[in-house]
Amino acid sequence: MKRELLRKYFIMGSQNCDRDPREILIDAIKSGITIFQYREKGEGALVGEEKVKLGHDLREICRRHQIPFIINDDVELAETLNVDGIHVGQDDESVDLVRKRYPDKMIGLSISNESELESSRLELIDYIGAGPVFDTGTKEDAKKPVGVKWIQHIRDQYPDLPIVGIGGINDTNAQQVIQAGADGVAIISAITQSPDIYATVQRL
Ligand code: TZP
Ligand code: MG
Repeated sequence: MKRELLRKYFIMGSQNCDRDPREILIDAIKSGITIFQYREKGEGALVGEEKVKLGHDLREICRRHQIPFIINDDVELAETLNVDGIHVGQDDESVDLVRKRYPDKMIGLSISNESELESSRLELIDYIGAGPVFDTGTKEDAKKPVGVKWIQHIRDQYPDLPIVGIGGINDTNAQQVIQAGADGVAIISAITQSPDIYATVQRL
């Protein structure tokens, strides 16, 4: 994948939004995000038909604005929505199976520690999601923050692998993540909760 695509990686689901997620996505796109992940997950998340319907709408918005659309975890919905990519965690569908099923889609994998790094099939994925870099209140079961050292460590070992940092990133600490070697920053609350999405994304 083109590493620049990871630069401003916006993630959300309806559970992260205090107003219509469609409006928030459009605001974020007009403000300069480079890629979007639909992550409908956690307390209050939509399920079933409602999840599909919102996914469909967000997918269409991304298509209209030529922003790549990534789905979190859901390999079935990946097919239904004809997504550009799939992001999986260590406890989700294995990257081997996802790659077999979708030879041409972008695949991202979350990696939080050395043992995950060593056991992961990096040759099958397009990018690593590394974190949580900082404390985050957004993911209920988030692991301990790994700091920008973790980004630096992966970058030292894999100079060519696209890396996006995630977890507690905002417009005041993003620079540290990039300086440590990440190609981009993945952000939920600093965008969904921003009183001025345009200003936030521009500062990023
Ligand atoms: N994975 C690791 S931390 C996290 C995810 C999905 C949540 C990031 O949310 P925020 O609000 O940008 O800290
Ligand atoms: Mg997952």
